Amino acid sequence: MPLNHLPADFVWGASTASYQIEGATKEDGRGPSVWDTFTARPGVIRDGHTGDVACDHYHRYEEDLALMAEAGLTGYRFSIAWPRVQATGKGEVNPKGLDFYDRLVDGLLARGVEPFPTLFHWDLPQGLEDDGGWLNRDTAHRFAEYAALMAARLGDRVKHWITLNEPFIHMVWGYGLGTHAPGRALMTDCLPVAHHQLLGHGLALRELREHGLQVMIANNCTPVWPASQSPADLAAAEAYDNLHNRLFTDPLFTGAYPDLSAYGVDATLGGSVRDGDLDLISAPLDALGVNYYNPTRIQAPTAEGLPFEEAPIEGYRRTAFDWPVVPDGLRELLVLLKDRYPALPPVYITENGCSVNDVVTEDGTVPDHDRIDYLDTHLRAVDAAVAQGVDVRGYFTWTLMDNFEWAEGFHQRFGLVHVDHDTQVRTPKDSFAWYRDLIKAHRAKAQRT
Ligand code: IFM
Repeated sequence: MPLNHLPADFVWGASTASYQIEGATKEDGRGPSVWDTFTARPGVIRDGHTGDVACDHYHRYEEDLALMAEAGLTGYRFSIAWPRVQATGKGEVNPKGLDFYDRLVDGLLARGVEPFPTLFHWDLPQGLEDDGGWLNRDTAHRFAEYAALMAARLGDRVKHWITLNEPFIHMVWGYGLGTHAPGRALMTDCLPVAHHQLLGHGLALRELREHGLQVMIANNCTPVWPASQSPADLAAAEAYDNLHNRLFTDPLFTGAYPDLSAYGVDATLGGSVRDGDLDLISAPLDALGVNYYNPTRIQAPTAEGLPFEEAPIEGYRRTAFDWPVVPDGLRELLVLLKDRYPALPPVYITENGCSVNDVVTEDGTVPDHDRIDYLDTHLRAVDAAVAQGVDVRGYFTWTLMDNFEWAEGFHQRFGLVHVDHDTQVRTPKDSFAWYRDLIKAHRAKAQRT
Protein backbone atom coordinates (compact mmCIF):
# COMPACT_ATOMS: atom_id res chain seq x y z
CA MET A 1 0.00 0.00 0.00
CA PRO A 2 1.60 3.31 -0.97
CA LEU A 3 1.49 5.65 2.01
CA ASN A 4 3.99 8.03 0.52
CA HIS A 5 3.23 11.12 2.54
CA LEU A 6 3.47 9.84 6.09
CA PRO A 7 6.63 11.02 7.87
CA ALA A 8 9.50 8.61 8.45
CA ASP A 9 9.00 8.75 12.23
CA PHE A 10 5.24 8.25 12.01
CA VAL A 11 3.97 6.54 15.19
CA TRP A 12 2.23 3.23 14.52
CA GLY A 13 0.04 2.41 17.47
CA ALA A 14 -3.00 0.85 19.03
CA SER A 15 -5.30 2.25 21.72
CA THR A 16 -7.02 0.75 24.74
CA ALA A 17 -8.73 2.06 27.88
CA SER A 18 -8.44 0.93 31.49
CA TYR A 19 -12.03 -0.05 32.29
CA GLN A 20 -12.37 -1.81 28.93
CA ILE A 21 -9.40 -4.15 29.47
CA GLU A 22 -7.94 -4.22 32.97
CA GLY A 23 -10.45 -6.07 35.14
CA ALA A 24 -9.19 -6.55 38.74
CA THR A 25 -11.63 -3.87 39.81
CA LYS A 26 -11.49 -4.81 43.47
CA GLU A 27 -7.81 -5.70 43.76
CA ASP A 28 -4.74 -4.08 45.24
CA GLY A 29 -6.52 -1.05 46.64
CA ARG A 30 -8.43 0.09 43.55
CA GLY A 31 -11.52 2.07 44.53
CA PRO A 32 -14.86 1.87 42.73
CA SER A 33 -15.39 3.87 39.56
CA VAL A 34 -18.64 5.18 38.12
CA TRP A 35 -18.52 2.30 35.65
CA ASP A 36 -18.47 -0.30 38.45
CA THR A 37 -21.54 1.33 39.97
CA PHE A 38 -23.31 1.73 36.63
CA THR A 39 -22.74 -1.80 35.34
CA ALA A 40 -24.15 -3.20 38.58
CA ARG A 41 -27.53 -1.65 37.70
CA PRO A 42 -29.82 -4.18 36.08
CA GLY A 43 -30.68 -3.64 32.42
CA VAL A 44 -28.20 -0.92 31.50
CA ILE A 45 -25.59 -3.09 29.73
CA ARG A 46 -26.36 -5.67 27.06
CA ASP A 47 -26.61 -9.11 28.68
CA GLY A 48 -25.53 -7.67 32.02
CA HIS A 49 -21.84 -7.72 31.09
CA THR A 50 -19.41 -5.79 33.28
CA GLY A 51 -15.74 -4.81 33.26
CA ASP A 52 -15.06 -6.75 36.48
CA VAL A 53 -12.71 -9.07 34.59
CA ALA A 54 -12.72 -7.51 31.08
CA CYS A 55 -9.54 -8.81 29.36
CA ASP A 56 -7.82 -9.46 32.69
CA HIS A 57 -5.05 -7.21 31.41
CA TYR A 58 -4.08 -6.25 34.97
CA HIS A 59 -2.77 -9.80 35.38
CA ARG A 60 -1.94 -10.60 31.74
CA TYR A 61 -0.20 -7.38 30.74
CA GLU A 62 3.07 -9.24 30.00
CA GLU A 63 1.27 -11.36 27.40
CA ASP A 64 -0.27 -8.21 25.95
CA LEU A 65 3.10 -6.47 25.83
CA ALA A 66 4.45 -9.45 23.91
CA LEU A 67 1.63 -9.05 21.39
CA MET A 68 2.43 -5.36 20.95
CA ALA A 69 6.06 -6.21 20.32
CA GLU A 70 5.08 -8.92 17.83
CA ALA A 71 2.92 -6.40 15.95
CA GLY A 72 5.88 -4.02 15.83
CA LEU A 73 3.91 -1.17 17.39
CA THR A 74 5.95 1.94 17.97
CA GLY A 75 3.30 3.54 20.18
CA TYR A 76 0.70 2.33 22.66
CA ARG A 77 -2.13 4.48 23.92
CA PHE A 78 -3.63 3.22 27.18
CA SER A 79 -5.50 4.93 29.98
CA ILE A 80 -4.75 5.11 33.65
CA ALA A 81 -7.60 4.13 35.96
CA TRP A 82 -7.81 7.12 38.31
CA PRO A 83 -9.47 5.02 41.10
CA ARG A 84 -6.57 2.55 40.92
CA VAL A 85 -4.21 5.39 41.78
CA GLN A 86 -6.46 7.33 44.17
CA ALA A 87 -9.29 5.14 45.44
CA THR A 88 -11.71 8.01 46.06
CA GLY A 89 -10.20 10.46 43.58
CA LYS A 90 -8.54 12.64 46.16
CA GLY A 91 -6.03 12.47 48.93
CA GLU A 92 -4.28 9.21 49.63
CA VAL A 93 -2.30 7.63 46.81
CA ASN A 94 -2.39 3.86 46.25
CA PRO A 95 1.21 2.62 45.80
CA LYS A 96 0.12 -0.68 44.23
CA GLY A 97 -1.82 1.18 41.57
CA LEU A 98 1.18 3.32 40.71
CA ASP A 99 3.38 0.21 40.63
CA PHE A 100 1.16 -1.37 37.98
CA TYR A 101 1.56 1.58 35.60
CA ASP A 102 5.28 1.66 36.35
CA ARG A 103 5.59 -1.97 35.28
CA LEU A 104 3.50 -1.34 32.17
CA VAL A 105 5.55 1.68 31.12
CA ASP A 106 8.85 -0.10 31.75
CA GLY A 107 7.61 -3.08 29.76
CA LEU A 108 6.68 -0.83 26.83
CA LEU A 109 9.98 1.01 26.82
CA ALA A 110 11.92 -2.26 27.03
CA ARG A 111 10.18 -3.29 23.80
CA GLY A 112 10.73 0.00 22.00
CA VAL A 113 7.07 1.04 22.26
CA GLU A 114 6.44 4.69 23.16
CA PRO A 115 3.78 5.07 25.89
CA PHE A 116 0.92 7.54 25.30
CA PRO A 117 -1.16 7.43 28.51
CA THR A 118 -4.60 9.03 28.74
CA LEU A 119 -5.39 10.32 32.22
CA PHE A 120 -9.17 10.04 31.96
CA HIS A 121 -11.10 7.60 29.80
CA TRP A 122 -14.42 7.80 31.67
CA ASP A 123 -13.76 5.71 34.83
CA LEU A 124 -14.19 8.53 37.34
CA PRO A 125 -13.70 7.50 40.98
CA GLN A 126 -17.17 6.98 42.46
CA GLY A 127 -16.12 9.13 45.43
CA LEU A 128 -15.96 12.14 43.13
CA GLU A 129 -19.25 11.28 41.45
CA ASP A 130 -20.82 11.27 44.93
CA ASP A 131 -19.76 14.93 45.15
CA GLY A 132 -21.35 15.76 41.77
CA GLY A 133 -18.80 14.33 39.34
CA TRP A 134 -18.03 16.57 36.36
CA LEU A 135 -21.03 18.75 37.22
CA ASN A 136 -18.93 19.94 40.14
CA ARG A 137 -16.13 22.39 39.32
CA ASP A 138 -14.03 20.91 42.11
CA THR A 139 -13.55 17.72 40.04
CA ALA A 140 -11.38 19.75 37.62
CA HIS A 141 -9.05 20.63 40.50
CA ARG A 142 -8.91 17.05 41.74
CA PHE A 143 -8.07 15.98 38.18
CA ALA A 144 -5.14 18.41 38.10
CA GLU A 145 -3.80 16.98 41.39
CA TYR A 146 -4.03 13.48 39.97
CA ALA A 147 -2.28 14.61 36.76
CA ALA A 148 0.50 16.12 38.85
CA LEU A 149 1.07 12.93 40.81
CA MET A 150 1.14 10.82 37.64
CA ALA A 151 3.61 13.23 36.03
CA ALA A 152 5.81 13.05 39.12
CA ARG A 153 5.78 9.25 38.99
CA LEU A 154 6.06 8.54 35.26
CA GLY A 155 7.30 11.82 33.77
CA ASP A 156 10.91 10.64 33.76
CA ARG A 157 9.97 7.99 31.18
CA VAL A 158 6.71 9.09 29.57
CA LYS A 159 6.92 12.10 27.25
CA HIS A 160 3.48 12.20 25.60
CA TRP A 161 0.34 12.66 27.69
CA ILE A 162 -3.32 12.80 26.79
CA THR A 163 -5.54 14.54 29.33
CA LEU A 164 -9.10 13.48 28.43
CA ASN A 165 -10.69 11.01 26.08
CA GLU A 166 -13.76 12.14 24.11
CA PRO A 167 -15.23 14.70 26.51
CA PHE A 168 -18.20 15.06 24.12
CA ILE A 169 -19.18 11.39 24.35
CA HIS A 170 -18.68 11.35 28.10
CA MET A 171 -20.87 14.44 28.54
CA VAL A 172 -23.68 13.37 26.21
CA TRP A 173 -23.92 9.65 26.96
CA GLY A 174 -22.94 9.88 30.62
CA TYR A 175 -24.72 13.05 31.76
CA GLY A 176 -27.11 14.01 28.93
CA LEU A 177 -28.77 10.74 27.95
CA GLY A 178 -27.71 8.44 30.79
CA THR A 179 -26.80 5.44 28.64
CA HIS A 180 -23.21 5.47 29.94
CA ALA A 181 -21.93 5.94 33.48
CA PRO A 182 -22.74 7.82 35.61
CA GLY A 183 -26.17 7.35 34.03
CA ARG A 184 -27.58 10.84 34.42
CA ALA A 185 -30.20 12.01 31.91
CA LEU A 186 -30.02 15.80 32.21
CA MET A 187 -30.34 16.62 28.51
CA THR A 188 -28.95 20.14 27.88
CA ASP A 189 -28.46 20.71 31.61
CA CYS A 190 -25.38 18.53 31.18
CA LEU A 191 -23.47 21.35 29.43
CA PRO A 192 -21.47 22.45 32.51
CA VAL A 193 -19.80 19.01 32.21
CA ALA A 194 -18.15 20.25 29.01
CA HIS A 195 -16.65 23.24 30.76
CA HIS A 196 -15.50 21.38 33.86
CA GLN A 197 -13.81 18.69 31.77
CA LEU A 198 -12.07 21.34 29.66
CA LEU A 199 -11.07 23.24 32.79
CA GLY A 200 -9.66 19.99 34.16
CA HIS A 201 -7.73 19.63 30.90
CA GLY A 202 -6.34 23.17 31.23
CA LEU A 203 -5.35 22.74 34.88
CA ALA A 204 -3.78 19.33 34.20
CA LEU A 205 -1.91 20.73 31.19
CA ARG A 206 -0.32 23.34 33.46
CA GLU A 207 0.83 20.60 35.86
CA LEU A 208 2.22 18.41 33.07
CA ARG A 209 4.08 21.40 31.63
CA GLU A 210 5.79 21.92 35.02
CA HIS A 211 7.40 18.55 34.31
CA GLY A 212 8.35 19.53 30.76
CA LEU A 213 5.92 17.02 29.23
CA GLN A 214 4.06 17.05 25.91
CA VAL A 215 0.30 17.31 26.13
CA MET A 216 -2.70 16.60 23.95
CA ILE A 217 -6.42 15.91 24.36
CA ALA A 218 -8.29 13.23 22.38
CA ASN A 219 -11.58 14.45 20.93
CA ASN A 220 -14.21 12.49 19.11
CA CYS A 221 -14.67 14.51 15.91
CA THR A 222 -17.15 14.04 13.10
CA PRO A 223 -17.66 15.84 9.80
CA VAL A 224 -21.23 17.12 9.89
CA TRP A 225 -23.14 16.69 6.66
CA PRO A 226 -26.34 18.74 6.28
CA ALA A 227 -29.14 16.55 4.89
CA SER A 228 -29.88 19.26 2.29
CA GLN A 229 -28.98 22.85 1.52
CA SER A 230 -32.29 24.13 2.92
CA PRO A 231 -31.83 26.92 5.51
CA ALA A 232 -33.46 24.73 8.18
CA ASP A 233 -31.14 21.76 7.56
CA LEU A 234 -28.10 24.04 7.37
CA ALA A 235 -29.03 25.67 10.70
CA ALA A 236 -29.54 22.26 12.31
CA ALA A 237 -26.17 21.04 10.98
CA GLU A 238 -24.46 24.14 12.36
CA ALA A 239 -26.10 23.64 15.77
CA TYR A 240 -24.90 20.02 15.83
CA ASP A 241 -21.38 20.92 14.71
CA ASN A 242 -21.23 23.49 17.50
CA LEU A 243 -22.19 20.87 20.07
CA HIS A 244 -20.21 17.85 18.91
CA ASN A 245 -17.07 19.45 17.50
CA ARG A 246 -16.65 23.15 18.19
CA LEU A 247 -17.68 23.01 21.85
CA PHE A 248 -14.51 21.00 22.47
CA THR A 249 -12.11 22.54 19.94
CA ASP A 250 -12.99 26.27 19.73
CA PRO A 251 -12.02 26.90 23.38
CA LEU A 252 -8.71 25.11 22.81
CA PHE A 253 -7.71 26.99 19.68
CA THR A 254 -9.69 30.27 19.80
CA GLY A 255 -10.19 30.75 23.55
CA ALA A 256 -14.00 31.05 23.22
CA TYR A 257 -17.05 28.80 23.18
CA PRO A 258 -19.13 28.56 20.00
CA ASP A 259 -22.68 29.88 19.78
CA LEU A 260 -24.89 27.54 21.81
CA SER A 261 -28.00 29.73 21.80
CA ALA A 262 -29.88 27.01 19.87
CA TYR A 263 -29.62 24.99 23.11
CA GLY A 264 -30.83 27.90 25.26
CA VAL A 265 -27.35 28.34 26.72
CA ASP A 266 -25.19 31.48 26.74
CA ALA A 267 -21.39 31.76 26.51
CA THR A 268 -20.99 31.05 30.25
CA LEU A 269 -22.45 27.53 29.82
CA GLY A 270 -25.01 27.92 32.55
CA GLY A 271 -22.79 30.21 34.64
CA SER A 272 -19.89 27.73 34.75
CA VAL A 273 -17.22 29.85 33.06
CA ARG A 274 -15.21 32.08 35.38
CA ASP A 275 -12.55 34.70 34.65
CA GLY A 276 -9.29 33.13 33.55
CA ASP A 277 -10.77 29.69 32.75
CA LEU A 278 -10.52 30.11 28.99
CA ASP A 279 -6.91 31.28 29.25
CA LEU A 280 -6.06 28.00 30.97
CA ILE A 281 -8.05 25.94 28.46
CA SER A 282 -6.50 27.65 25.42
CA ALA A 283 -2.88 27.27 26.55
CA PRO A 284 -0.90 25.90 23.57
CA LEU A 285 -1.03 22.16 23.00
CA ASP A 286 1.67 19.95 21.53
CA ALA A 287 -0.85 17.98 19.52
CA LEU A 288 -4.53 17.29 19.03
CA GLY A 289 -5.76 13.70 19.29
CA VAL A 290 -8.50 12.95 16.76
CA ASN A 291 -10.79 9.95 17.23
CA TYR A 292 -12.69 9.29 14.01
CA TYR A 293 -15.33 6.68 13.23
CA ASN A 294 -17.82 8.22 10.77
CA PRO A 295 -19.49 11.46 9.60
CA THR A 296 -22.89 12.52 10.97
CA ARG A 297 -25.76 13.59 8.71
CA ILE A 298 -28.08 16.15 10.25
CA GLN A 299 -31.49 17.51 9.36
CA ALA A 300 -33.88 20.01 10.91
CA PRO A 301 -35.83 18.59 13.86
CA THR A 302 -39.25 17.12 13.16
CA ALA A 303 -40.31 17.29 16.82
CA GLU A 304 -39.96 19.62 19.79
CA GLY A 305 -36.76 19.37 21.79
CA LEU A 306 -33.26 19.51 20.36
CA PRO A 307 -32.38 21.87 17.46
CA PHE A 308 -31.25 18.99 15.21
CA GLU A 309 -32.12 15.45 14.24
CA GLU A 310 -29.77 12.76 12.99
CA ALA A 311 -30.53 11.50 9.47
CA PRO A 312 -29.37 8.17 8.05
CA ILE A 313 -26.26 7.96 5.87
CA GLU A 314 -27.09 5.69 2.93
CA GLY A 315 -24.93 4.15 0.24
CA TYR A 316 -21.95 3.03 2.32
CA ARG A 317 -20.95 -0.31 3.79
CA ARG A 318 -21.61 -0.64 7.51
CA THR A 319 -19.70 -2.13 10.42
CA ALA A 320 -21.13 -4.77 12.76
CA PHE A 321 -22.13 -1.84 14.98
CA ASP A 322 -24.10 -0.49 11.99
CA TRP A 323 -21.83 2.53 11.64
CA PRO A 324 -21.27 3.71 8.03
CA VAL A 325 -17.77 3.18 6.65
CA VAL A 326 -16.66 6.50 5.14
CA PRO A 327 -12.86 6.61 4.89
CA ASP A 328 -12.78 9.91 3.02
CA GLY A 329 -14.61 11.46 5.98
CA LEU A 330 -11.31 11.22 7.85
CA ARG A 331 -9.46 13.19 5.17
CA GLU A 332 -12.33 15.68 5.05
CA LEU A 333 -12.24 16.10 8.84
CA LEU A 334 -8.48 16.62 9.03
CA VAL A 335 -8.51 19.22 6.27
CA LEU A 336 -11.49 20.95 7.92
CA LEU A 337 -9.61 21.17 11.24
CA LYS A 338 -6.57 22.65 9.50
CA ASP A 339 -8.70 25.22 7.67
CA ARG A 340 -10.81 26.05 10.71
CA TYR A 341 -7.97 26.59 13.17
CA PRO A 342 -4.83 28.44 12.06
CA ALA A 343 -3.39 27.49 15.49
CA LEU A 344 -3.97 23.76 14.95
CA PRO A 345 -0.97 21.84 16.35
CA PRO A 346 0.21 18.50 14.88
CA VAL A 347 -2.42 15.78 14.94
CA TYR A 348 -2.39 12.16 16.03
CA ILE A 349 -5.24 9.86 15.05
CA THR A 350 -5.80 8.55 18.58
CA GLU A 351 -8.63 6.16 17.62
CA ASN A 352 -9.95 4.65 14.41
CA GLY A 353 -11.26 1.17 13.81
CA CYS A 354 -14.37 -0.92 13.34
CA SER A 355 -16.32 -3.74 14.92
CA VAL A 356 -16.62 -6.97 12.95
CA ASN A 357 -18.45 -10.19 13.79
CA ASP A 358 -15.16 -12.06 14.15
CA VAL A 359 -14.95 -15.77 14.83
CA VAL A 360 -12.00 -18.07 15.36
CA THR A 361 -12.23 -20.62 12.53
CA GLU A 362 -11.41 -24.32 12.80
CA ASP A 363 -7.88 -23.72 11.60
CA GLY A 364 -7.36 -21.22 14.43
CA THR A 365 -7.35 -18.08 12.29
CA VAL A 366 -9.61 -15.04 12.41
CA PRO A 367 -10.12 -13.85 8.83
CA ASP A 368 -11.29 -10.26 9.45
CA HIS A 369 -10.97 -8.93 5.94
CA ASP A 370 -13.51 -6.19 6.53
CA ARG A 371 -11.24 -4.76 9.22
CA ILE A 372 -8.20 -4.93 6.95
CA ASP A 373 -10.12 -3.04 4.30
CA TYR A 374 -11.30 -0.50 6.89
CA LEU A 375 -7.78 0.15 8.20
CA ASP A 376 -6.28 0.23 4.72
CA THR A 377 -8.76 2.77 3.36
CA HIS A 378 -8.64 4.98 6.46
CA LEU A 379 -4.85 5.03 6.43
CA ARG A 380 -4.96 6.07 2.78
CA ALA A 381 -7.29 8.88 3.85
CA VAL A 382 -4.73 9.99 6.45
CA ASP A 383 -2.03 9.88 3.78
CA ALA A 384 -4.20 12.02 1.49
CA ALA A 385 -4.75 14.55 4.30
CA VAL A 386 -0.99 14.78 4.85
CA ALA A 387 -0.59 15.39 1.11
CA GLN A 388 -3.05 18.28 1.56
CA GLY A 389 -0.88 19.84 4.23
CA VAL A 390 -2.19 18.39 7.51
CA ASP A 391 0.60 17.56 9.95
CA VAL A 392 -0.33 14.04 11.13
CA ARG A 393 2.28 12.38 13.35
CA GLY A 394 0.77 9.01 14.20
CA TYR A 395 -2.12 6.56 14.01
CA PHE A 396 -3.50 4.47 16.87
CA THR A 397 -6.06 1.93 15.80
CA TRP A 398 -8.97 1.20 18.09
CA THR A 399 -8.17 -1.29 19.49
CA LEU A 400 -5.44 -3.75 20.43
CA MET A 401 -7.80 -6.51 21.55
CA ASP A 402 -11.53 -7.19 21.78
CA ASN A 403 -12.78 -5.64 24.99
CA PHE A 404 -15.69 -4.31 27.01
CA GLU A 405 -17.55 -2.02 24.64
CA TRP A 406 -19.50 0.00 27.22
CA ALA A 407 -23.31 -0.33 26.88
CA GLU A 408 -22.77 -3.09 24.29
CA GLY A 409 -20.85 -5.26 26.74
CA PHE A 410 -18.59 -7.73 24.92
CA HIS A 411 -20.78 -7.80 21.82
CA GLN A 412 -18.73 -5.49 19.58
CA ARG A 413 -15.30 -6.75 18.58
CA PHE A 414 -12.94 -3.95 17.53
CA GLY A 415 -9.58 -5.65 18.23
CA LEU A 416 -6.57 -6.69 16.18
CA VAL A 417 -6.50 -9.60 18.61
CA HIS A 418 -9.51 -11.81 19.28
CA VAL A 419 -10.20 -12.41 22.97
CA ASP A 420 -12.29 -15.34 24.13
CA HIS A 421 -14.04 -13.73 27.08
CA ASP A 422 -14.62 -17.09 28.80
CA THR A 423 -11.05 -18.36 28.65
CA GLN A 424 -9.08 -15.12 28.04
CA VAL A 425 -7.28 -16.85 25.15
CA ARG A 426 -5.85 -14.24 22.77
CA THR A 427 -5.77 -15.03 19.04
CA PRO A 428 -4.21 -12.51 16.66
CA LYS A 429 -6.55 -11.85 13.74
CA ASP A 430 -5.53 -11.55 10.10
CA SER A 431 -5.61 -7.76 10.56
CA PHE A 432 -2.89 -8.11 13.20
CA ALA A 433 -0.54 -9.70 10.66
CA TRP A 434 -1.57 -7.15 8.02
CA TYR A 435 -0.83 -4.22 10.38
CA ARG A 436 2.47 -5.80 11.45
CA ASP A 437 3.58 -6.16 7.82
CA LEU A 438 2.51 -2.62 7.00
CA ILE A 439 4.46 -1.18 9.94
CA LYS A 440 7.50 -3.22 9.00
CA ALA A 441 7.37 -2.12 5.36
CA HIS A 442 6.87 1.54 6.24
CA ARG A 443 9.72 1.54 8.72
CA ALA A 444 12.05 -0.27 6.31
CA LYS A 445 11.26 2.25 3.59
CA ALA A 446 11.80 5.13 6.03
CA GLN A 447 15.25 3.75 6.88
CA ARG A 448 16.22 3.51 3.20
CA THR A 449 15.28 7.12 2.42
O1 IFM B 1 -14.68 1.75 22.68
C1 IFM B 1 -14.82 3.11 22.39
C2 IFM B 1 -13.76 3.92 23.11
O2 IFM B 1 -13.78 3.72 24.49
C3 IFM B 1 -13.99 5.40 22.86
N1 IFM B 1 -14.11 5.67 21.45
C4 IFM B 1 -14.98 4.84 20.66
C5 IFM B 1 -14.70 3.37 20.91
C6 IFM B 1 -15.65 2.48 20.08
O3 IFM B 1 -16.96 2.73 20.43
